Amino acid sequence: MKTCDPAFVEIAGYSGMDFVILDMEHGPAGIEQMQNHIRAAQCSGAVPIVRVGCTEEISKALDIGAGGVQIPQIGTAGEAEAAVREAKFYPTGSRGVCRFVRAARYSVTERERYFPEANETLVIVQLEGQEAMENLDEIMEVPGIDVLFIGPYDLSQSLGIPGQTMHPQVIRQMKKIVEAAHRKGLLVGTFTDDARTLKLWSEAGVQYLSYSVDVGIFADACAGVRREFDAFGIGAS
Ligand code: 3PY
Ligand code: MG
Repeated sequence: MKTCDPAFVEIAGYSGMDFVILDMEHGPAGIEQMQNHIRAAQCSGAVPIVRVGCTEEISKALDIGAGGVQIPQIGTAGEAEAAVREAKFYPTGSRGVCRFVRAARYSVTERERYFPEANETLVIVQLEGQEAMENLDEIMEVPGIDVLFIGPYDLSQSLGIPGQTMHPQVIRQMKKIVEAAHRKGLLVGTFTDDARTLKLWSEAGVQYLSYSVDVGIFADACAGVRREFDAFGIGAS
């Protein structure tokens, strides 16, 4: 989701999406807006995942109630460890401790309950470059990672073919990650922007499947409406 209006997040939830990725890496919404996005996801039944712009945003996103965080551009086991450390309280990590936050219902949740429960939120690391490909085995050994998320766009760029997400070289590397994750019993995810690609990765056993972007879906819908007008000869130039 790149919108700043929580209505679109709600629509995704009411339409039956399991989760929404609230994008702070490429979207314009800031942490203040994220709170309302998270509320909108929760009231419409979708799990709110925040894609952070940097590691420092991890604990902030979790404090405001994200069900998980997605961290871009992880290239080494050290970077993956740092992300887990930032996302988890003791004993797994060293997330800054505060229970006067939305995630702890502003201190209404008992402290004995809050901290163990908070450690159940998801950590999703994005593998999307050649460095990650080289360090794949070590990254997969890092405890506390819930999902390995492949970023096909950045991966394609790292192969010198930016945007060619269906290029055989990109597909080969993505399959390598999917197979390695399966062997290790880890969940794997990716981004798709059409139904054909969604089917491809679903059949390859990718479990955390994201599809397009709010604004992209709206752009597709507008193009569809435009085509319908054309079919009826309305507004033909
Ligand atoms: C990528 O394809 O690089 C992504 O980050 C998708 O979300
Ligand atoms: Mg990316």
